[in-house]
Amino acid sequence: MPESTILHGTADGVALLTLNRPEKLNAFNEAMHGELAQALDRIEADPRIRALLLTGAGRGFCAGQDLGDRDMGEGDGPPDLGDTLDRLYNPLIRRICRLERPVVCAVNGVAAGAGANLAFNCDIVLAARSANFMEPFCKLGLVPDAGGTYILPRLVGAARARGLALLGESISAEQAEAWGLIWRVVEDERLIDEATALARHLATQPTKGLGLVKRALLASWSNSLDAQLDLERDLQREAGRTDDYREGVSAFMEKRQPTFKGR
Ligand code: LHQ
Repeated sequence: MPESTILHGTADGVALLTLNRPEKLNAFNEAMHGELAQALDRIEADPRIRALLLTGAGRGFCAGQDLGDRDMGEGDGPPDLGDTLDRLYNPLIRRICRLERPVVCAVNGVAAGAGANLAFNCDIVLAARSANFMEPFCKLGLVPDAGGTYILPRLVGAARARGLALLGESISAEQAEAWGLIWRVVEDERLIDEATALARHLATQPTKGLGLVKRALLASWSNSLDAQLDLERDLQREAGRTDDYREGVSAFMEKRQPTFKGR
């Protein structure tokens, strides 16, 4: 049997997904997309999972699309890359952004192309000090995909987004942190422990509330102030009816640590 392209484990309310094609720097092929989608199905269906941690096996995080894959234009006639996005990348990015559980990304090495944009669409991104990021699409005559043209200008502003997308140069993890592309740089040997601790912490928090926070922040990219204020009202109404809100207030008043159930 071929080795799994996605390793999936669960502990302490955290699902750990590891991209597992290390000999190709975890570049995406059809099989990896399929196994990742199946893993996300299981995570979405399991309320005991209250955070997701995504990382890569070996020395890279993800080198984007596997350029050796048959759909990349090796066959007869030009490939339909739009179809690849429609079927594989766009659903993946939508699912990560809309998953109502926090998604931590531990970028253990190079993140290129769709691999970089997958990371940038996660909620909290830690990167090993030796990791680097690049948007090499322009060197292939392509457009940044996997949400790249959406998230880059929003994270770093127009000037830096243009530089990243039009030059395709590699930037260090430290530069990515300084520009606000990621949350924090971590020493290489500490990366997985720190990312796991962070994901475990998040898995003890008010999961329903964190999901509503994600929803509100995502909507804010395209909402007017009025629409966003209305949305905050609606989501706060929902948040105020959760068990975890009641527990958070009780714990505060009783000067004790809260125990959140994620509901
Ligand atoms: C790879 C890859 C790779 C195959 C490393 N594919 N083998 C595109 C089109 C259609 C629709 C969907 O969306 C997309 C999205 C995209 O993501 S387009 C962008 C695709 N990615 C790239 O252009 C990055 C290509 N990779 C590289 O430039 C380098 O590998 C980087 C800079 C990431 C790392 O360089 P090194 O550390 O020097 O490693 P390496 O190049 O020696 O790679 C190690 C192996 O991994 C090597 O295989 P080999 O058999 O020679 O040891 C590479 O061929 C393989 N590999 N990326 N994307």
